[in-house]
Amino acid sequence: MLVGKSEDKKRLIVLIGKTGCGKSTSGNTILGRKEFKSGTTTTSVTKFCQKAHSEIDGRPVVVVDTPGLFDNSLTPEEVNDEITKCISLLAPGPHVFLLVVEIGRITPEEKATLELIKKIFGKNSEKFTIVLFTRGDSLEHEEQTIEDYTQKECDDSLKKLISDCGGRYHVFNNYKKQSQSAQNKQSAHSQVNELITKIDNMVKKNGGSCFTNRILKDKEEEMKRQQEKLQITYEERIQSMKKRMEEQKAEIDQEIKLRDEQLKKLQDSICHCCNKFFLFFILFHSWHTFLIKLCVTTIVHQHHSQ
Ligand SMILES: Nc1nc2c(ncn2[C@@H]2O[C@H](COP(=O)(O)OP(=O)(O)O)[C@@H](O)[C@H]2O)c(=O)[nH]1
Ligand SMILES: [Mg+2]
Repeated sequence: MLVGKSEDKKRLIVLIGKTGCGKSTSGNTILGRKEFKSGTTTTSVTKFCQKAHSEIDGRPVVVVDTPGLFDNSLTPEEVNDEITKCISLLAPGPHVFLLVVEIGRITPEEKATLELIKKIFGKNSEKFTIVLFTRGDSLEHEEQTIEDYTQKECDDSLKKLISDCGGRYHVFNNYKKQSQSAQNKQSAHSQVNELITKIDNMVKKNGGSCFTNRILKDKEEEMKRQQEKLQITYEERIQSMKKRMEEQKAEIDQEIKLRDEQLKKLQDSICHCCNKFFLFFILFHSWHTFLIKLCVTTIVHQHHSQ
């Protein structure tokens, strides 16, 4: 059993294989729920990489389902886009590539898949690969074990594929979980637990780390660079906004100062006018009083002289 932090116990699993081999259904078996679309119709065919999280007996697992990257279900551009997306979903690196193969239906393309995985993900990727057979129910029907199948039944190219993957393989009966019987539910759970144990043993053999190669590292670094670039752009924008706001504030302050000065001038001129008017009024009043007095004196004088 693995001990340590939850991050150490976490398993990042990628499903790779041709369209219709059972990747999405196997992903759902691992997750313990129907997350990825599966089926035989064209509408159910996965066109994009998808990521989903779950827990197996309290352990976090992340599953990445991929479309048929190595068959003709996608255009070369779509394959390119999806591989780029897949790599970004896998950061910092998967613990295992599950090379999904249907029991009894190995095709020449599938034989070349491991080579393609190596070409895309790098030389060491086969050290992180487990062959996952689907349609284990057909073996049960034939009362055959997976060991019988891999040692006696399958052809040399499949034997070579398994040996290139360090002899690691596992079988899923993805239809087990659909049955309601308690015994089937238990054995559906145990086939997932057995796979996790095989993954753990492989991880241990690989020095306890996940798969990281130049491509994944380059992608990670590129994403980091983009993030830094974005941060710099945002900081620059914030700084220029701050500067613009400060300039606007200075303009407003200047405007207020100007208005204050104008107001003061207006008040001064009003006061000045008032003073003038008051002086004029006093002069006028004094002059007016003087004239009246003069008139009265003149009239009184005339009256006395008569
Ligand atoms: N009998 C049987 N059918 C399976 C098993 N796993 C998947 N299938 C079927 O295979 C078909 C294709 O599966 P799917 O997961 O969509 O394949 P993908 O294209 O690789 O994602 C579906 O009809 C599944 O129900 C299995 O273990 N047993
Ligand atoms: Mg699919």
